[in-house]
Amino acid sequence: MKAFRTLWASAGLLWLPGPALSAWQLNLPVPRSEIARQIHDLHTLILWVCVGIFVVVFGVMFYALWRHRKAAGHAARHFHENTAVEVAWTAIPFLILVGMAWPATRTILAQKDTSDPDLTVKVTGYQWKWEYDYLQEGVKYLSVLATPREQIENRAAKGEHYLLEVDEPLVVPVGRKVRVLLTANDVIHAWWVPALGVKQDAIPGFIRDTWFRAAAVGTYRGQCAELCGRDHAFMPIVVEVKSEADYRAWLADRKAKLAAAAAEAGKAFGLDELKARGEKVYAANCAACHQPDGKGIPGVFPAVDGSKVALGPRQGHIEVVLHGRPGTAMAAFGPQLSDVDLAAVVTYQRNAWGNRTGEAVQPAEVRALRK
Ligand code: HEC
Ligand SMILES: [Cu+2]
Repeated sequence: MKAFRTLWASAGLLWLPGPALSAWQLNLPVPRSEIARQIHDLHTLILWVCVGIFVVVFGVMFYALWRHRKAAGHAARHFHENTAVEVAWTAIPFLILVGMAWPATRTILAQKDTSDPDLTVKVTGYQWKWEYDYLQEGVKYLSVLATPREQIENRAAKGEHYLLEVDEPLVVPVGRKVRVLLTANDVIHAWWVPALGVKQDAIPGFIRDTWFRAAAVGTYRGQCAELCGRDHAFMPIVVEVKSEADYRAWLADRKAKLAAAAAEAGKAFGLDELKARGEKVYAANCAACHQPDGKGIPGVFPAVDGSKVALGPRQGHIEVVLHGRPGTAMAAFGPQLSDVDLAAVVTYQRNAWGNRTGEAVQPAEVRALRK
């Protein structure tokens, strides 16, 4: 690192941003799954093949240039066609290519083999978050960026996992084959976790599958790897690999929370309670477009502060949020949020900023408008 820094400085490159230097890392991340290990090995193998070819080709070329130079009395020979040379320069590259394609194909086939999983998670990409649905367990939740806005807007120092942290990671047991079914709800996203050797596009209307088996307990980070709009860089992926026992405990806790949420959906809430909860739902799901101050972005995302919808009849307001506005960036939040969260966020929008309807929208009203 020190030697590198000196080299860098002598090359006059110190004007490059500091973090780029300190984060400098040559090579792929340390592999934490069998597939990632194979990818890593392939990368190394092919790199050395390239180095070998480079050395041999340039070695022969420079040697020939030097050895047969005019100054030493060499005259150019004129000839066409040389069967031996032509066979050699066809056969040798062919053998090298086959030698590289063989292990690469084996790894690609292994990557596609999603048979016999121990558990299956359906992953849906949204602008700009991920949804994890444990199909066999009935557990489903959203995973959104957890980096505070102050860090993004340079009002606070950047944290260690800047833009690579989420509120709810994907949790899986160590050593188990996890099949990931991928799709998207709006545009193409891609689910990419380098250390686990997974990278797969999530395409609306299609289900693609991939898999991984994490070799060690730990936290693995990745990102959406398909340009998916304004906040593409703000939908990271975090996979938390736990021991079997910890995973079971987590699952039980999750299910208990879901049961509590179902019980709560029948309750009537007070205005303040709904507003407080709605503020959080808004920050996590709506503020990226409609902005924390409710003013939106003129010409792109409408203001909710003072909007006719937010001040008009509550049914219309609930319906926009439940079903979205087809053909626009306003997605249907019905499939993503619970009745209580929807009631809370609608209540919040009707009572935040300059909006003062004083109305509390109850979960039962949301439920009634679901199709
Ligand atoms: C990806 C960007 C995006 C996100 C996230 C988003 N919206 Fe919207 N929203 C829009 C757009 C765009 C429109 C305007 C749609 C149109 O053209 O009719 C809209 C319209 C609305 C309207 C109607 C406003 C009016 O005056 O017409 C409401 C209410 C609303 N959104 C609420 C929400 C809530 C609540 C959330 C979070 C749960 C949310 N939105 C999240 C983009 C977004
Ligand atoms: Cu994306």
